[in-house]
Amino acid sequence: MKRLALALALLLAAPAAHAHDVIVNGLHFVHPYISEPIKGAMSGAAYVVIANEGTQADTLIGVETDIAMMAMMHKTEFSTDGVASMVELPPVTIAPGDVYSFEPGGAHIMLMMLNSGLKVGDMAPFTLIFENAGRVAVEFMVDPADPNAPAVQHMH
Ligand SMILES: [Cu+2]
Repeated sequence: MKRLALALALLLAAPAAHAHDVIVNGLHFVHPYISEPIKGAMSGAAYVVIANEGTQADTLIGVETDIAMMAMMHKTEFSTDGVASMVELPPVTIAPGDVYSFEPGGAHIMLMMLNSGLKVGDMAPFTLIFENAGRVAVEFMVDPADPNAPAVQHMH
């Protein structure tokens, strides 16, 4: 509940910036965004915080979007010697009152063979596929790249 309260506090702190939040079936999609891709990059990453404000658990099983050839759920992991690599994320179950965050340096939605020409402020339609809620349409906004965020590098 603590994390949910934090996510909501962040949301309330900047309502104008998060006008594209969506709530479907008790699932609250907070600040869905794509980090502005580096010029000429073939891949990029999308992030969103999902708060389950409903009464039943739900499981995110996949992501689709037309702005990339393929969208995959990934997680960045660090070995004991600090080397980062990416693994495919298994379906994510979010319990009622719980929050799951796709965020830089952790879980992310990997966009492979990304369309070129995405600009800051563009809105990109995504479909997030859940076991119970089904296909949920969420628009992701292209945000300026955060220079402090760890680089999203692709190993495969
Ligand atoms: Cu990745």
